[in-house]
Amino acid sequence: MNDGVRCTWMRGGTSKGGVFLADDLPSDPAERDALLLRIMGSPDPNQIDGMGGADPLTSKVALVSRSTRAGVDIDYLFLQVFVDQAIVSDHQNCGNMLAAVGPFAIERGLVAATGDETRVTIFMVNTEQVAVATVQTPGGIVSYAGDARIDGVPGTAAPVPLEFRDTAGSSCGALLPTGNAVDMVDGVACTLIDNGMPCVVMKASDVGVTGYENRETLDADVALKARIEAIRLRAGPMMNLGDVREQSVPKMMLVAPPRSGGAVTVRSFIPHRAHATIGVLGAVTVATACLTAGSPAAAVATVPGGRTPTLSVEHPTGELSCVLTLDGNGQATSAALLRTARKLMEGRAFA
Ligand code: NQM
Repeated sequence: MNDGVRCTWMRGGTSKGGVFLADDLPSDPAERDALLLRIMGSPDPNQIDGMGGADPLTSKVALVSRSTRAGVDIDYLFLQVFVDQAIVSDHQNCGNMLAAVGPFAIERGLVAATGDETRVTIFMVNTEQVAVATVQTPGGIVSYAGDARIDGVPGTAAPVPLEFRDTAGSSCGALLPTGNAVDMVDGVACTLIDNGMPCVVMKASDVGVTGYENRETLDADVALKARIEAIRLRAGPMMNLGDVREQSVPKMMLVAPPRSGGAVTVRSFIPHRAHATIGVLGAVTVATACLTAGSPAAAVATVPGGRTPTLSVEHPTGELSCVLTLDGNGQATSAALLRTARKLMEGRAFA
């Protein structure tokens, strides 16, 4: 790999990372992960010798390939490159980087543009589920420019609406892996839930914070982080995830009543750093928890009625609106939300 490996650096939603053709990386996972650690500059809290941005949100990799599955355009494998540990994890999905892979696949010739908009059907390898991204392709060319605005990203860009179907139990095997709306974990009432992202949802007030703190305040709260990590390590096996010490799931979600007209306020830990906004599938999962009768989230949430409610999930720097579609029993069967993406750099990364 002395001559580097071809990649595109992209922002997807409120995340950033390297997008590669899967075929351009070693097929052996150990060799591939060693290469990605070098490219990102991990393990090092500053990632000074690599491309990573010293933050889990900017130390991400998407591997893209043409799909052989019927009705699917591309396969997307997400890899979280840990910042300060030599770990590359495929145990979680990322709905933010997902927004980048559709445009990438069209630009790299894996998917043909179909007019002014191109729907790209994506198999998310991590959770074996399908999402559809709609990419702006005026005149058959990907456009990143537009008027869509998402909180956590300055300015505007072309919209990339995402649709998810049947995400329940993506990694845990069931929406509520313990079968309960509430479990007491380390003395705290939690909902252990997975609608696309394994999450532990609890009231912020039950762990001694308001839920309205900013990211910096939460990240500086060593006692809070230790408390949350103790809950996480206990919750992992209860969620069928096993020992989660070296995994980036479950995500820890502290909820409080909304303050800006939304459905709920969330501060999320992913899992050791507070999130600047909230993950896409993390937001879908929290929104689903708000609909779960008797749960801590339902107790603080203001949930709109109807069969396709929009739940605005308030986070440290704004909100993320999830449009859920419910079945006759009030269970969420699909989710849709808006992201944007931008191509930042194309070239070769050296290990
Ligand atoms: O939940 C961060 C992010 C994510 C994941 C994380 C994500 C999702 O904001 O789908 O997008 O939870 O580690 O990129």
